[in-house]
Amino acid sequence: MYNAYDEAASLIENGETIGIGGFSSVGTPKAVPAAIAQRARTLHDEGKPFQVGLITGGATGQQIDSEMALAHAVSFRTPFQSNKDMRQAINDKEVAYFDLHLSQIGQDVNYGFLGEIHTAIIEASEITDDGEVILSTSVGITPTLVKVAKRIIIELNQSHNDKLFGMHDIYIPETPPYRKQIPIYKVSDRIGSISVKVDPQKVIGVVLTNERDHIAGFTPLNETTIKIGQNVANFLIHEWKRGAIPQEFLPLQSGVGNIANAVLGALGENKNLPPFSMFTEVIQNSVIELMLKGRINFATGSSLTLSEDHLNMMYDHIDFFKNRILLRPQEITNHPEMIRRLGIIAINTALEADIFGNINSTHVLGRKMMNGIGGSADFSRNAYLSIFTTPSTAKGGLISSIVPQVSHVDSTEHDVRIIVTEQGVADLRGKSPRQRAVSIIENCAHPDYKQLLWDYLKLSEGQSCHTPMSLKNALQMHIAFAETGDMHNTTFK
Ligand code: 0RQ
Repeated sequence: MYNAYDEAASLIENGETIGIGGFSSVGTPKAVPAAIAQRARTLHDEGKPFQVGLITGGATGQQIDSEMALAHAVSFRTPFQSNKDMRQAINDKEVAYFDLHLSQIGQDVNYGFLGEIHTAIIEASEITDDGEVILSTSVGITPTLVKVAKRIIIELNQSHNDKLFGMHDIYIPETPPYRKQIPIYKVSDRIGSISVKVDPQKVIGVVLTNERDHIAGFTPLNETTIKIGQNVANFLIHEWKRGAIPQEFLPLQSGVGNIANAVLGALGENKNLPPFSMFTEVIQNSVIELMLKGRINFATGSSLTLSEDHLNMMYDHIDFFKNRILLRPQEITNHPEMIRRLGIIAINTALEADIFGNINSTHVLGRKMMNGIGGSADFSRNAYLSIFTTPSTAKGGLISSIVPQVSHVDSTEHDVRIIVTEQGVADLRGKSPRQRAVSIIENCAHPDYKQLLWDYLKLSEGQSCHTPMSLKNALQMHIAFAETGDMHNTTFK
């Protein structure tokens, strides 16, 4: 049956670039992208080409990345995804993927670095009497998309009622060279408007929807994530008590995924740490729980990436949360100016770390894309204190997450201050590469892999060099895994 979504999708032409509103899998349009995927399938069946470029704020929901990747409807994708079908299409070289810091995508789009945005498709939770849009559970780069796109399609999602009214703070900095300081001096400062202004001349369709975002529940805490969380908490408490973190504490940023959610949960539960605020990109489940317990007093982010039960929990106490949460564009939540000024303590997750402190957050064995760099390096580069966490092993122990050399670099040794695994904490501040290697192997590597890493360090040390690195052996552990499926089988040459 032909419906309003199909009608909206029929307005999209082959070769267009589409800007999708929303962020981190929530607050994204759902029905129209799914209809575009269906249109692609139909056209492909008729032997006609149909592919579009997809620019988003960050991760999108199942209805976009999955549907469109499975329909072979995407030629280009940026800047972040965390969807298994899109990941597959990228690694199969079907989709050209451009991985970019999330603080930068809005400005790049505004300046036309990525070409024209033909159509912006956004989700609203309300449209005001004077035609302004109240966004839903996220902001992302939506204000920029509606500014630059030639045409706009709005999905008005009625499933949020009026719950989100007043929770957004929409502010986009002036363009260089006229940019002034962003006037946020504490996490809770409100500087913008609650709505997004949209040029009515550009709106080619408004369709009604009534469907929540589908966020999978997080994997429950386990021994490893609890220990990582405790290690981070103990480290921060120690730093706070000795005065290296100010008495009133500093706002935290916490990354995405199971581990980040678990670490934040463990941190928040630790009563030796004072209640804290969050200046982060993604507000995950643990934030809601910790706010209700009085452990987090304010949070600002670009999305409420909450599972259904946690979103309901928030809506049940909406008056409480409205005074404690602000949703901002990612250009603000991830802005280097804000991160430096507020002195953010950034906690992100690595796939692997090397013994010098370089971090790989994105590429399995240097080749296969996982999700993208996201905001991790916006924060790690500019943070007061940048922490990376990772379990010391992956894939049931067959991979050591601590390696001689990362197979891909996302955050460099210059940006990473602290590495934490369930084994312990390596404090890299003020240390030379050799001292860092000793600290990381001693404190963070899994006991099964320690000797291998000591062997590597020893054989790399003979030469006259600042960084003890063996060109011949730097990737031997990865090669052993690629060839035998187990890093234990590494032999150095
Ligand atoms: O694989 O899914 O097949 O089991 O990687 O790992 O342990 O579930 O960890 O969900 O916390 O994600 C870095 C990807 C961690 C995430 C990353 C395999 C492992 C598993 C996922 P399976 P876990 P998490 C700002 C912050 C970049 C963006 C970012 C991420 C899968 O945190 O995308 O930080 N970060 N944004 O088995 C091979 C290794 C591995 C490995 C783990 N060394 N080699 N595979 N895995 N380590 C916010 C935003 O940007 C929105």
